[in-house]
Amino acid sequence: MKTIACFIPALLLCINLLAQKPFTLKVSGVVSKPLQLTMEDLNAMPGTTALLQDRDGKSHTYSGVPVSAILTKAGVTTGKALHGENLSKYLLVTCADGYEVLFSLAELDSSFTDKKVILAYKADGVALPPSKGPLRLVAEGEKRPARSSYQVVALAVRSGRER
Ligand SMILES: Nc1nc2c(c(=O)[nH]1)N[C@H]1C(S)=C(S)[C@@H](COP(=O)(O)O)O[C@H]1N2
Ligand SMILES: [Mo]
Repeated sequence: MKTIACFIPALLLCINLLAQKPFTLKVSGVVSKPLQLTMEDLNAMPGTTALLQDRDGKSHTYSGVPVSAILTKAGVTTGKALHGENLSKYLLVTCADGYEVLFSLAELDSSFTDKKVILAYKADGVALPPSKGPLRLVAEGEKRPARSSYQVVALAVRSGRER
């Protein structure tokens, strides 16, 4: 009887672990190729770094992938194709806690700016803790880290045109 009493919770734990889907980042909206990227997908992309000062003014080096590279993978207009009505498109970043921030596409494009905006999976060489990760957006050079959203779960491209 005792064995069964131990066995059942262990079995339930196994079922629960198997049912947990691995983390994916959803990329959707006005994109030609909607994506569900796993951490392996992101790790396989060329990496880069960006600096971010925390609330206490301490600088940290984040590693990850440029947001623009993810948008390119999703078929979003970048570079020379980013003109005309595409300039009224924006990226809405959604986090696990419901926090949302937005960037215009031009703000993320290396043909418009040298500013680094990356989706980071490591800070100072260490994987982000669950409270901040697995992915944190890092917008380098901003005076406040308020747009550097943590626990990012989705990126959606939308049109700001009202007509
Ligand atoms: N998901 C999420 N990201 C967020 C926030 C939040 O409430 N939720 N707060 C922002 C604000 S206002 C600040 S100042 C920074 C704080 O980052 P730090 O803890 O690395 O200093 O996180 C930003 N990212
Ligand atoms: Mo803040």
